[in-house]
Amino acid sequence: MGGPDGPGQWWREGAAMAGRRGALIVLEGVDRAGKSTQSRKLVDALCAEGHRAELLRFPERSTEIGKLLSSYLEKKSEVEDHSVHLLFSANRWEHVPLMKEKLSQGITLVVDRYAFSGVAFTSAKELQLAEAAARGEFGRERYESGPFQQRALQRFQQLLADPSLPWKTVNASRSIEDVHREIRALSEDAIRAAAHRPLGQLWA
Ligand code: 2DT
Ligand code: MG
Repeated sequence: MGGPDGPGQWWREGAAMAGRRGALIVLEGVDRAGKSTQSRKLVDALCAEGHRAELLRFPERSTEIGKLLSSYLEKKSEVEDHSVHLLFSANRWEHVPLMKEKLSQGITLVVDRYAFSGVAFTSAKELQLAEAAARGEFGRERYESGPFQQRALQRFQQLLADPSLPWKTVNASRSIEDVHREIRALSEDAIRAAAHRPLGQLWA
């Protein structure tokens, strides 16, 4: 018995259906909140506990689109605001097939920034025009100023207020280990909850 690929094919399909999918765990927040440190620690801890977990970050600067974004962020090039917003979005979409594949294989993805950074940073930008001229922050990446980050934080808080989004707020002004413990516990809950729930969409 078996299809064109032989009995192995049936077994793999059976195993995939019986298997648990991975969770999509996104860490969002302003610059220097500790997202990158916490994402790495979370992946290490989940793997040590026997989960399959991998780290992703956006913008993912290694692709062609990512290189355009990196150059823009480093202020080596100028890109029109709407266009750059769409490049950030395209940079996520180009990874979606791979992300879906990994999630369906049971791999949990820990993501350092995702679409919420896209909303928060672009909308924070709309407010900055007058002040931008007065600032002289050379040698730093675009958006890395206190007032800009403050506006991005306000936008994140507005997004958090939407009860249909499953966000958990973590107070990042504690020790790395304390923050890590809380994020790990929340992530374990998320992994359990996701296991038998079909993959949904962010803003469906
Ligand atoms: P990192 O310092 O984390 O590499 O981020 N950004 C990010 C946007 O403006 N839109 C987006 O969609 C994303 C994902 C936030 C570099 C900067 O890129 C901003 C900070
Ligand atoms: Mg940065």
